[in-house]
Amino acid sequence: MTGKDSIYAAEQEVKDFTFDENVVEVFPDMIQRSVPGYATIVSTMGKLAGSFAQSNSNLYDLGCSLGAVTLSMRRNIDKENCQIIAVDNSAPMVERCKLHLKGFKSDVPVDVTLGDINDIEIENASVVAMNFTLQFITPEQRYAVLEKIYNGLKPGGVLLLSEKIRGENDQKDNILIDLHHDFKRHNGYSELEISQKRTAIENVMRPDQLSAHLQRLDKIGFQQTQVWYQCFNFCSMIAIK
Ligand code: GEK
Repeated sequence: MTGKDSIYAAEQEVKDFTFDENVVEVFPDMIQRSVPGYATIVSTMGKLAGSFAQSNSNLYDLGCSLGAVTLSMRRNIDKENCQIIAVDNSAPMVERCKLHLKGFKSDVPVDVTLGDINDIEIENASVVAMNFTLQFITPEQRYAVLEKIYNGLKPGGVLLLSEKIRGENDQKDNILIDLHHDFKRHNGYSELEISQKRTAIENVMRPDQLSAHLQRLDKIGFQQTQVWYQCFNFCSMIAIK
């Protein structure tokens, strides 16, 4: 069972955020109350995966956490001989993800792997999903990770990329941050929780500007990139090889 996120409810000496047992325990509540449109994003990623999945190919869910996107993709795949490879580098997440997936039946095989996105191979892929994961890869490694994904995609294959983004200048960024904090307040987070979480995450998650994402995907060689969702500083894109 998972519970309510109260990790930063009490005043504390804030350490860098990690995806440990405590976070795993409350993760569904945390992400739902922190990311505007999370349920819509996950279900749409499933639909897109269903449209772009190719027979005899792999679909990847990188930074799978508890497998929400894996489940959503699996529900929509109707092509033959597809398998999903779900990867996360948090051992407690992977353990809980495996348990969670066991609760649902499907003919599409899923391989849940403990691993670092920087080290894994991507091959014979028709769909690669990164739902709020690239932001946790160090900025210096992002190009290489995306280039590896591009090289592992089949022609016509897609990257489904959701990210928290930074506004294009400080003034625009502050507008987005204020709106996001309002969203969190509305979902029951206190000022203390919002501010302590912000401190915990700031060294761990360094968002790029949307323009930087689009330029990088273009430079790597993706033929088409379309933003299909944005609410405040949360954005989802599809990039087609
Ligand atoms: C969802 N996609 O529910 N290698 C592998 N995994 C990593 C790495 C890495 N280098 N860095 C971070 N992670 C999910 C939500 S959460 C987003 C994704 C968030 C993993 C990390 O352990 C965590 O499970 C996930 O990426 C990010 O749709 O919490 O904001």
